[in-house]
Amino acid sequence: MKPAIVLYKKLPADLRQKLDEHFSVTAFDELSHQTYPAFLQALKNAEGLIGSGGRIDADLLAQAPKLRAASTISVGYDNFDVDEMTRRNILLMHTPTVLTETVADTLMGLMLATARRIPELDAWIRDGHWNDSLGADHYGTDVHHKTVGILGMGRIGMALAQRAHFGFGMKVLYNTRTPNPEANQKYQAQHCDLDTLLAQSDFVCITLPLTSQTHHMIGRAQLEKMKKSAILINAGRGPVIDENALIEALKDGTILAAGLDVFEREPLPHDSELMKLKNVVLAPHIGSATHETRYGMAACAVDNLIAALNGTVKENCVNPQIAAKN
Ligand code: 8YV
Repeated sequence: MKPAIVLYKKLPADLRQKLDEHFSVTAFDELSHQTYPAFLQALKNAEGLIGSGGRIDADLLAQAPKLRAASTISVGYDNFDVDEMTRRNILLMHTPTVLTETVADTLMGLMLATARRIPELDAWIRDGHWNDSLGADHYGTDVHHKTVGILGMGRIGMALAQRAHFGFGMKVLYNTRTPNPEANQKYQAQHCDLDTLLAQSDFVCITLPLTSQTHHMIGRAQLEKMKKSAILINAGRGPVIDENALIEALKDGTILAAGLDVFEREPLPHDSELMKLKNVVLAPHIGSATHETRYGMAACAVDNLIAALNGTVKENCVNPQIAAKN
């Protein structure tokens, strides 16, 4: 008998077939109000779970008594109650590495789009303004040879530092709990405290996961420490920034602009003040959203689930102490 699993994301046909070869799959294209009751029902017998998004908390886990492994199609796992999973001996697998370069591209893209005001000027052309002259009030600000301050120097931070240092001749500052000697050596990156990073950076880029320590790490007080000419970029998780404080800072000129791929609430509510501001570039959580990378993440998550349920976990496990025990 193949182990029962629940899939809650639409997968490419070949990956779906691979899952079918190993497991008895109950599949949902996504989690929604419509699919949720059947999803809960299927969880009662499931040994494995694979998908992305959703809130996998203690209440939900209590309804999945046979669950042995969950495989998220994402690097971030702030939507899982990891402590409860570990207590219940449920492995949590994620997809680091495969999306690193793509997310670093997105960060670089947001820096360029925001600093050079590309979306705003795209709209200006479409609105028929190109007969007006392009004056200084449409100019952007340089990216090359400026200072980038990176919050978090994990895989994505490193890939951003590489682009910034070699591609754009930028000075790289970073703030992490412990210095990263590889970043210092390869990209001449300088480890510094948060206040120094905020005061000296032209671009502050967030690559951090959401944890109780990073929640609202950037609020009014931190925004006030930034240069008035600085640009804030976030492709980590929305709640790392206090969004109301950011909106105020963008309105009153505390900082110049922001490029945001992630938000406190997603999808971004229609009435969000952010929608009204010209000095913000918005992206709909597309950090890893390329055909190549999303396929790679799904393939990695499928392999992760197979390894977890076969007891052959070697990597990509958030709570490896369980794998060691089994
Ligand atoms: C995910 C992300 O793809 O991997 C992450 O943590 O934020 C994105 O790349 C997103 O959660 C949707 O799956």
